[in-house]
Amino acid sequence: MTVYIGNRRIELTEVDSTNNYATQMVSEGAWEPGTVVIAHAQPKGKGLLTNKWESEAGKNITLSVLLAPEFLPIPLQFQISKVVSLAVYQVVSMFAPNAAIKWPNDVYIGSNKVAGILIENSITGSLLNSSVVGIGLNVNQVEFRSDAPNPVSLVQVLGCSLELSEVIQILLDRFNELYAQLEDGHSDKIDSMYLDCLYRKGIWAQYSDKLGTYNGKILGVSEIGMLQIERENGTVSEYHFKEVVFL
Ligand code: BT5
Repeated sequence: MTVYIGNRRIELTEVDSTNNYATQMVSEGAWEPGTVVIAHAQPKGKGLLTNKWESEAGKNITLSVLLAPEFLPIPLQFQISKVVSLAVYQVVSMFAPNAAIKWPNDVYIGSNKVAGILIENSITGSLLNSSVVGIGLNVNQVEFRSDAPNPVSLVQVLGCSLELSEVIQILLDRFNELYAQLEDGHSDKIDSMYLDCLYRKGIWAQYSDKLGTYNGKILGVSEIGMLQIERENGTVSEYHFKEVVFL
């Protein structure tokens, strides 16, 4: 059954983290797929592992979408990441040139990070019964105060601020469209769109892994979400998150 993302919205003035709030809803069993939790202020925004997400109150998009992707085989859960990254990428591209999806969970403008995605899945038996998709998109924040190395916002590129509710609506519309394609079995289309937007794809650049630094070229991402990088000698290495560093 097709869910409409954003039919049900929970708008909060302040919450520690929209992902925590949504995950709590899942653990209490009180949730509907397609629900979106939106925060005006999110003082304890999370990234991967112990990373933090900076967002000035009222300036940016910080939201979590609750999904029940039971149709998706567990090994293919990276497809959700592709769909979300593409939705964010498409929104960013409307306002800024040089947008790209940086594997595995960022959207960039040039070499700066404009958005981060945090997906928390829960699995029962062999089913992906819930997915909390957290999206942080820098929109109207002009100054960043955390130790984030390369943040950028849409306003910094555009020179004028945007109406957050309008950007949220565009984002949810994009997400809906792409998620419906995934549900309808059009993974091939998602894969090729994703590949077209991948940061540094086909460009020789420096990487480092546990064996050292090397010159490599990103070829794509495997079915299970591993990054594929070709070396100058023609061999291809595949990486899970954290196994490779972009230099
Ligand atoms: C992410 O993690 O990029 C995922 C961020 C997801 C945030 C959303 S907001 C709604 C939902 N609720 C949550 O609590 N979280 C989600 P990661 O790849 O680990 O990157 C985090 C790193 O990005 C930090 O350690 C900083 O270096 C940097 N960073 C922090 N805030 C940033 C910002 N606003 N813009 C750009 N970079 C930032």
